[in-house]
Amino acid sequence: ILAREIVDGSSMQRALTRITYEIIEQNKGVDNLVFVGIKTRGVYLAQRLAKRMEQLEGVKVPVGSLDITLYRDDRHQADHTVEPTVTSADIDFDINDKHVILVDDVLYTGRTVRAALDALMDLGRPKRISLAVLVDRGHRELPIRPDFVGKNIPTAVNETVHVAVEEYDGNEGITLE
Ligand code: 3GP
Ligand code: 5GP
Ligand code: MG
Repeated sequence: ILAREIVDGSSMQRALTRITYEIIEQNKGVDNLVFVGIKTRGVYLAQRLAKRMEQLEGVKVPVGSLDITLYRDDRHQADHTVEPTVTSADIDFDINDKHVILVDDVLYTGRTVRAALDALMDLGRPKRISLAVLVDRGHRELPIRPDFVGKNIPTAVNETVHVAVEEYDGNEGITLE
């Protein structure tokens, strides 16, 4: 199987920095913002955005996480009879009236995000929920679109996008396999 690097570590960093600026601009500052990352790598990306935001604005934006298990090994198959479900939430702050930025590494069918939205609604009543993803690989099966995108990477259904983050993978970059 061939894997080719499509985005290197520094381009990935720049994309995250750009998204941080876009969020601040769209939100007209950092008031009421909170991040919720989708495990695993979405959480590290959310922490990155929060860190960059603190450097830029001097404000610590809280970061929580959702653990969403997926339809096992049939990930790329059309069998979505088993929907992704939220197995745990680690959000130790109030999301009522907040602007929640949901963060994931790759957006594909949109079913994981839908499950995340359900979980957030159960936790409170956010003023607004936005979606930030590092990679949009297409193939949506639900009317879900990202508000902030690092890279649009058109893919075939049988391809896999690998996102590596330093904190978890020991290296950084996006490859297509
Ligand atoms: P992540 O938890 O950091 O997102 O699902 C476990 C890992 O498998 C994911 O890591 C993701 O990187 C990788 N992966 C690659 N392709 C897929 C896919 O189509 N679906 C899911 N759920 N994960 C995928
Ligand atoms: P969904 O199909 O629900 O949009 O995506 C399911 C989950 O799998 C999400 O957390 C998403 O980040 C991840 N995912 C889907 N396709 C890929 C992929 O090609 N690469 C990686 N790294 N993650 C993927
Ligand atoms: Mg993911």
